[in-house]
Amino acid sequence: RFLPSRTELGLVAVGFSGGQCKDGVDAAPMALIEAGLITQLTSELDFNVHYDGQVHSYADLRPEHDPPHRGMKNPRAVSAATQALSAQVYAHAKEGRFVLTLGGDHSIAIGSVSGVQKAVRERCGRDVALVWVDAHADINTPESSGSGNIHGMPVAFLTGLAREEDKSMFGWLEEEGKVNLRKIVYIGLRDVDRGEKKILREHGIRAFSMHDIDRHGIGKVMDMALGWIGSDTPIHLSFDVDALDPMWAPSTGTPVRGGLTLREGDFIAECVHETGNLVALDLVEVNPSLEITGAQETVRAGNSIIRCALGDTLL
Ligand code: EXY
Ligand code: MN
Ligand code: MN
Ligand code: MN
Repeated sequence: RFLPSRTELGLVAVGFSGGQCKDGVDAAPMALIEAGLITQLTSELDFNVHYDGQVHSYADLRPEHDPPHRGMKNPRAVSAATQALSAQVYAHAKEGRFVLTLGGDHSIAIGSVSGVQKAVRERCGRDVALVWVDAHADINTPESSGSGNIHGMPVAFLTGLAREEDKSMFGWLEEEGKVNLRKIVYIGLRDVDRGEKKILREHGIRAFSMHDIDRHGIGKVMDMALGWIGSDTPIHLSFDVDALDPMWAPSTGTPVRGGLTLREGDFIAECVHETGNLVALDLVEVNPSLEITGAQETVRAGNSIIRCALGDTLL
């Protein structure tokens, strides 16, 4: 059985924004860290944090010429950045560390999830379950996407629904880094494109929308979501801050009203922590430059979710 270390934590700060079109999301890792994240991890939660002290933008990997391909914007830049991130995350996970990845836009999950999946397979031969907390499904293929923004596509690449042969455009993604469609659970959906709904339906992907949360309450939804995954399965939690209602997290690139309260977001993270099976966490899409007044609140919400996922409890 693969269990993440309760003391050793690998932190990767990713200042990358090429999966979408708004500047500023690359400043999130520094904002989260400046708001006290590492101190909280070390002094309050007793983690030994392995951090190279850098915010990676992977700018040196960005090709000069990166025209759209199959409608995708910045495909080579996103591919190169996520390939490098995948290797960094893999190196931490292989050491048995819990891996915390700070985005950046959500395209970076192509790197973080594949790196964790590969290490978990090597360590215990199991598939990770992917809990995707988001207003959006991020499962567009290049062809179904209306925007061409790759942050709306990571789940399609991670599951193999979208494929590319070209190594410089996600062809580097190997089978051992991919995620089983039956092991994905969405929570918080409320802005899903037509083409994405078709994909979710056709593949029977487990998804809990805001409607489900309104109907059953977040407690029941978490029971169902974690029941679907089953115990004894390593979990990667990919948390997009836009899952929260803009009232709590206004500084994000694609806010959608009618979202989770701050407490519901923290509760999701606490429940996933309680399984004892959480091996990795992404916190993405905080964009401190979008809202002057809301920026600090959004950063605080992000750090709160991270602490809850790592076992910060009141009692
Ligand atoms: N579904 C839309 C698209 O593909 O462009 C919006 C995606 C927003 C993605 C944000 C990160 O979660
Ligand atoms: Mn997302
Ligand atoms: Mn989103
Ligand atoms: Mn939409």
